[in-house]
Amino acid sequence: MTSIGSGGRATATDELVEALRAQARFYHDRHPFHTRMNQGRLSRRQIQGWVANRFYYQVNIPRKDAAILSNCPDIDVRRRWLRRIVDHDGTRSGDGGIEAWLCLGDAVGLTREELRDQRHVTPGVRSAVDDYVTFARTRPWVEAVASSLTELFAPDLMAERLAAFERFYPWIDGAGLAYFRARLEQAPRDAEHALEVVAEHCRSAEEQQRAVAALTFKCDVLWRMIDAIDQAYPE
Ligand code: AHQ
Repeated sequence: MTSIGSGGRATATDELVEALRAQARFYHDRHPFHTRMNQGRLSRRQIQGWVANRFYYQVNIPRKDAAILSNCPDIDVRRRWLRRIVDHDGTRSGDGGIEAWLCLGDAVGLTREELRDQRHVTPGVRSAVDDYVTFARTRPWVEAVASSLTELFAPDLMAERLAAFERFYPWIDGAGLAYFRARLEQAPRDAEHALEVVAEHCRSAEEQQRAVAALTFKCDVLWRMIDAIDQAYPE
């Protein structure tokens, strides 16, 4: 990857964005569990296991984003990054993405208590999610921003998943899918901001390589999670 100067800033940024987008080949949309989900081949128990385990990821996202805020010295970045926390926590009881995920739990037949008490969370999901939060707490804040860029690849998966749930899983009340509908708008907005921040702050070849490595790490986190769910809820 060329650093700034040889070929100019535009070229270096284009190459960085290209290298980041190339990580799509490692994204968890290609995992067999997601493929089976989107083909309507999952059982009720497998859907329930996935919802219960993903809840642990969802409740940790605001903590991950708060870790980035605590490490970030740039007020303009913090002002926009705050929105992510509000998207998940809401501003009052009954509001936000975590509440919407609890509604998804209701819709697939899980109690709010069994989601909140984490009884279904597998060790593999827990360790992958905890590694992601630790990454955000301990790595330079721009690398943690770069790790969120899996969201560049999320909208297509959300749209495919929504269509699959509506078509193949009629037993799931449509109200439970509100979370994914919200992500269709939030994910592109968040990814656009994160891409701007990474392009602005990763100028040297070494910084750009570390940003790509952060995104590769996050693809591994998501892959570890869905692997663990697939193993805990086999066909
Ligand atoms: O529901 C998801 C979510 O809130 C986030 C936040 C973001 C981040 O900061 O890392 N990533 C992310 C993702 C969510 N859903 C995943 C899915 O497949 O439903 C995708 C995941 C991502 O692409 O990182």
